[in-house]
Amino acid sequence: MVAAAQSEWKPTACILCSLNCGLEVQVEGRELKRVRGDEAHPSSKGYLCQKAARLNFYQNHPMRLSEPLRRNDDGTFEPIDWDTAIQEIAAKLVALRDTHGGHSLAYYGGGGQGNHLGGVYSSALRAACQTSYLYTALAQEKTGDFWVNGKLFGKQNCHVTEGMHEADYVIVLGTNPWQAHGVPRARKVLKEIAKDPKRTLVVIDPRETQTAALADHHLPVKPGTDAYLLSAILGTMVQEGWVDSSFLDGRTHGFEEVAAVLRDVPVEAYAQRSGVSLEQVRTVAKGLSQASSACVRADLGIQQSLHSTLNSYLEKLLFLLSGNFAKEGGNNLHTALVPLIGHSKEDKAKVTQVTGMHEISKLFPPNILPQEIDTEHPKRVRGLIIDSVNPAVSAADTQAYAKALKKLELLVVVDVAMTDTARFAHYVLPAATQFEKLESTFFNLEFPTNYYHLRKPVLEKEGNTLPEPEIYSRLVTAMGALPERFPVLERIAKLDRKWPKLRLFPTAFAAALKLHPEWAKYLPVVLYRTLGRALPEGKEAAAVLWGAIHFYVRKYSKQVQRTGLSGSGYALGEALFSRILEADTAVPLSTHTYEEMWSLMRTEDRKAQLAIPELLQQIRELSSFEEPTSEEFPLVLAAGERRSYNANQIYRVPEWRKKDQEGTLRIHPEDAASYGVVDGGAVICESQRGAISVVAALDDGMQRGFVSLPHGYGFDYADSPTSQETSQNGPRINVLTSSEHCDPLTKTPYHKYVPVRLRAE
Ligand SMILES: Nc1nc2c(c(=O)[nH]1)N[C@H]1C(S)=C(S)[C@@H](COP(=O)(O)OP(=O)(O)OC[C@H]3O[C@@H](n4cnc5c(=O)[nH]c(N)nc54)[C@H](O)[C@@H]3O)O[C@H]1N2
Ligand SMILES: Nc1nc2c(c(=O)[nH]1)N[C@H]1C(S)=C(S)[C@@H](COP(=O)(O)OP(=O)(O)OC[C@H]3O[C@@H](n4cnc5c(=O)[nH]c(N)nc54)[C@H](O)[C@@H]3O)O[C@H]1N2
Ligand code: SF4
Ligand SMILES: [Mo]
Repeated sequence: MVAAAQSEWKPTACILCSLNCGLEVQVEGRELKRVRGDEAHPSSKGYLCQKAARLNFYQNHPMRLSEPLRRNDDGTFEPIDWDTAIQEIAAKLVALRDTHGGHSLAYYGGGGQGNHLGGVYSSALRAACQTSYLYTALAQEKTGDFWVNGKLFGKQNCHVTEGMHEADYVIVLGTNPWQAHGVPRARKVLKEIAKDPKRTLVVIDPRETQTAALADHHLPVKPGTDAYLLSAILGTMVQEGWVDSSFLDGRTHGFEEVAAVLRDVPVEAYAQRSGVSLEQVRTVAKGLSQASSACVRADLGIQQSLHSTLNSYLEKLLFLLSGNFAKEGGNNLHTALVPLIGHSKEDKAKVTQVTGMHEISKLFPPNILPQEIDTEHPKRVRGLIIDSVNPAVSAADTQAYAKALKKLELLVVVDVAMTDTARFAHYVLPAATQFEKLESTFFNLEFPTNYYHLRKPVLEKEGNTLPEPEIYSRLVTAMGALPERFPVLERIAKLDRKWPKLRLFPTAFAAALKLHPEWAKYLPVVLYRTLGRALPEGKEAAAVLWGAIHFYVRKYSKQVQRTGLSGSGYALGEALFSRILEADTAVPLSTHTYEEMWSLMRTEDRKAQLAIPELLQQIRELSSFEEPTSEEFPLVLAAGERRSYNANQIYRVPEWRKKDQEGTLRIHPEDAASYGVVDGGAVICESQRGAISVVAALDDGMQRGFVSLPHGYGFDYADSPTSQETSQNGPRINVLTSSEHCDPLTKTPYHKYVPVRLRAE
């Protein structure tokens, strides 16, 4: 017998959070037997957290889909072949589009934490459906941030990264990187900062998290009051003159308008309202302004809470007013090989037919989707394609989603597993897992060097599954948008791979598009069906990257050359394409200087536009705002904490968790006592929207009046994809959340601020 330890280590990546750490796995049969960090990965450098070791629970479990399914009228599913599935779905999409218009169709998803390659191909499907309705998980957390970026930096896709690894002063705001990561090698970096007496870690969080425990200053903000706290810090900076005037004069506009508002902030009263001492406010204001380099890392604690969009603005003013932008250890813009988001011009933004919601960064918020479906409005959404998301559990307002999904005339779910959402589907299409196909993430958010990892499959495809690029290409073709084959282009692509110097393919491709301008909308599929067929077996889906890479190289040739590639123009693009295609692990895309960061700005004069009148007005109005708790619902629930053993909806079976099977409700011991709740005891947690039964865990790191439940629980599991008997895996928290309790501009749900009451069971 061959000893297991001798089997080969294959490079891949973790798919559980946006970091996509480089991995090496040992495969035995169809099992991911051993997992270790890939030391050669330039960004994660061998780092792993405890979740990645369990990836076999994603790859192999009883809910894994292996063939297309069609739902019968009685709710059971029957297997069908791919041709039938594709033909029937395509016919129904065309019928809905032609009868009711493209706005009757919507698309939700297109990539979770690690699988964005297939999502690019879905743009061709949306084009064939004639819909611009792209709903994504990003639009239930980050569109406030993107909208603010658009105002400050000129485009909503000017995204900011943080130099936590180099900064002397780090502000961690409404996030717990110890668990949630969000920055490479988070735990290691946090420990390094904590250990170094010359570096300072500030954590703003109502709870004493593992990150807060490492902090030099933990500011225990009251839930939902960050806008007061941040205004107080910024107010102090302006009132004391602790701002970087030369940066503000040289690199920004509008400081005077911002300062005029911040000068009026009643610092002491706002500090008090946020539960943070005036002394701490002043310490941070001064520390930030005096630090040689500082950055802010923020996430859901401010983005999914009261004043969400305003919080994102105030957060960015911290690094802008202190001049910590475009420098090492500061916050910086970064490049993107394939941008996950776009820019929606305000005057030209698409709006939905029923609720009139406008797109931000070309995305629509999942929060409004049930209303767009569950209505008699003639222009409602009637057909929905869902890929790599599980909104029946993960979106706000589970009840509204269930009702809306049932009303759809066509629901198609593309997933690797039978999900809660897929149970509502008319068709369930089984995708190959991220270890069975060419895949990549577009969460490439680093500066000054940005990296990209094209992962090669480490396992054969399961059963009758297909990768998404193939699924979308077949659907688009079956809808009649494109011919089946492109024989001439395909042949030229093959010749081109043999003699790349002749540049046959780009010339022929450009000519074909001139002849068939209607193909431009379906570019990913055309590339896949032509260049894709000329690429090595298993790498067909990289075809779409070829275009993206040439585009990238045209914009950043100097910075691409800096990563050690020679040549220029087309040859440089081909060199980068080959590097990506051949590499086992992540490779550098480009290296900027800090001064060159300004070239990534999209304002006309490349200066930051500090004044956002709508949000300055909101700062003025803060004093008259009332937090929405009441005697009836006196506690604030953070619905969706990241813990050691949750990972979005990606692991479906409970066995993957080594602890916290119940997904307990954290509560301060004194609050527990006052509700008659004991450690390990059952409790009913009730909001205005719904109630669930949970298990309490006493935790004196919680503030009084604040309770917390985990994200990534509450889905159904069973012993086969089609089994009707299911069990539920922990608290289904979105039974408690309401889609109306949200940011007015972006519709981002206030998940971290859900008023609830408790009752011991
Ligand atoms: N283990 C694990 N890691 C994950 C994920 C996962 O499911 N599991 N999911 C990934 C995804 S999709 C995302 S978006 C990120 C999210 O990453 P995070 O945003 O870090 O995750 P959360 O735990 O939801 O919230 C962060 C913190 O906000 C705090 N908080 C709550 N209310 C407030 C408030 O009013 N003000 C402030 N300042 N803080 C508040 C909470 O106490 C918590 O510590 O995590 C990613 N990483
Ligand atoms: N109350 C509350 N709700 C929340 C949050 C919260 O904090 N509180 N957090 C929110 C946040 S920030 C996020 S990002 C969302 C996340 O929740 P969702 O948007 O639902 O996304 P994931 O949980 O990442 O869903 C991943 C899905 O993709 C499938 N999948 C995995 N690999 C593949 C593949 O290769 N192909 C295909 N087609 N499918 C695949 C998995 O089986 C799973 O069904 O949840 C949100 N919901
Ligand atoms: S930090 Fe994220 S990507 Fe890295 S191992 Fe943990 S879950 Fe996976
Ligand atoms: Mo997220």
